[in-house]
Amino acid sequence: MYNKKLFLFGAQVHQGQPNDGTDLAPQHLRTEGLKELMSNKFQQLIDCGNYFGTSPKEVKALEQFAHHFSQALYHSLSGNQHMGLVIGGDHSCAIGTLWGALRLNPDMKVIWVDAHADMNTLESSPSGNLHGMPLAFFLGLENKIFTNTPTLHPHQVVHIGLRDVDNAEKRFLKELDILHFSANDVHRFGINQVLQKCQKHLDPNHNSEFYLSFDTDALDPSLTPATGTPVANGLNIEQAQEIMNYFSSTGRLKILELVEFNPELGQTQEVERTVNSLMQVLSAVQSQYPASFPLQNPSQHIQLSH
Ligand SMILES: [Mn+2]
Repeated sequence: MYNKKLFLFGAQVHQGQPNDGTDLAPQHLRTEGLKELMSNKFQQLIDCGNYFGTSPKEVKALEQFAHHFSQALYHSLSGNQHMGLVIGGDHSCAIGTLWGALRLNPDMKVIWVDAHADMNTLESSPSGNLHGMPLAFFLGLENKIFTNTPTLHPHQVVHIGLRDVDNAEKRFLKELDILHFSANDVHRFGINQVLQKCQKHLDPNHNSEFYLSFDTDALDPSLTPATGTPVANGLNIEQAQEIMNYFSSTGRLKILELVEFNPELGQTQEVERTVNSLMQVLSAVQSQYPASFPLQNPSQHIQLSH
């Protein structure tokens, strides 16, 4: 069995929403055994450290972060079959992650697992919080800030788990013809049927690469209370595990991102419960190369260290 290497990145972004604390998530999860959990699966885990913007101005800080972070992802992951794991941060870190993903592969397919659609514009957003907008900057909906972003075609993205979508976002989903499934769709039709539809849409020739962005609030708040914008009736652990397993077992999951865990929200027990749920979800990630990967000389790829 030939396992990939995993490159771990902390994306210490909190400027996309009003709560402090999302920037502490990467270190909190490291302390709670994230690296042990993942290094048991992968050939090797390389911790690339934490990334953040230093400007006191929110947009400027996110710009600094996105610029450096997309380059770091590109340099670590280009030209190889290995995988990146990004730990946010609030979801505005995806401005950097998506930028990096599209540098790696302009045809990268994006699976957005979230209670929210995260495609508001500066004008349409009821809150004005940037963590609810990352997709808008790449889909051509918003170009007043974060200019020069690469283009994401609407057919490159699917949403799973939606249940709190603003009116403008409903219109964008319809007008751009983006395939999307609510949490209710998942409960009603079953996660496997949803995943098969996503696969048919994103990966008809079985050769696509994937960037899976998983928002903690996709899960039910009873499982992950320590998050900034919880919404009732979310996904359960098994459904989330099935999503992880499904895309990673293709061998073509290039970047997995986990965002919006905030260890400063809620009581100790609620934070512990959230960590526990997220670790269970991550435990379903598969680390093998794709079946068709040409391993002419396996010793070049495999370190038999353990
Ligand atoms: Mn989100």
